[in-house]
Amino acid sequence: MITIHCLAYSRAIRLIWLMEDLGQPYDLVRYDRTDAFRAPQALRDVHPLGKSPVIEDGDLRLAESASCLRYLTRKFDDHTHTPDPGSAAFAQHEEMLDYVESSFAAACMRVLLPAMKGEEVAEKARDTLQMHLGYIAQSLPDHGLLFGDAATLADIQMSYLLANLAAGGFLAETPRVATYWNDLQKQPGYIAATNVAGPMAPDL
Ligand SMILES: N[C@@H](CCC(=O)N[C@@H](CS)C(=O)NCC(=O)O)C(=O)O
Repeated sequence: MITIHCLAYSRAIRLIWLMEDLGQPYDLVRYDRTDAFRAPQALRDVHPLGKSPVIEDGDLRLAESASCLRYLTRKFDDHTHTPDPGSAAFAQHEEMLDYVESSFAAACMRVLLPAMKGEEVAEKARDTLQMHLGYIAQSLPDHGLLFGDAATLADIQMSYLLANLAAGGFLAETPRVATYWNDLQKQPGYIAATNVAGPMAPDL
């Protein structure tokens, strides 16, 4: 049985979304945020980085949500959350899946962290975010999600950051990304995951 260590308002909801889509059972260990909105010490006892998500599968402990998503699709022999292997779309999907945490997340945090503290968001940070949102808009087809109508791993990965940007009002200038975020919220896995874990983003 897979165990998901899930901090409130955290990226762990991505893994819950996937497990709900796959219809696989899992154990959920929940952690509240500290007053400073950080992870509690208990998560550091689970993994040296003290971040969420972490999953356990027997003796294996795995952090990094993209690695966890890939691990779970392989473990359960799922082919419904990735384009056909060998296709150009498969390579593009891999790029998007990695892009979210490797590049996009840092740009999001530069606007979200000050917004959460009620501080002013630097103009440079807003510009960088717009550049990334423009890239995402350009990567989306005219309608639907990144690779069709059903959520792929890249869509699931994207959802958490878009939820937080939407909560902070940062999607207003990129209507295509705002529509994408609306469509993500209609996905059955999103609905199931938020029913289990609560909203992806706190009110800002
Ligand atoms: N790149 C990691 C990021 C993990 C991460 O930063 N998790 C946040 C929650 S979304 C966290 O645990 N923050 C609490 C803290 O740093 O104290 C991933 O994709 O899993």
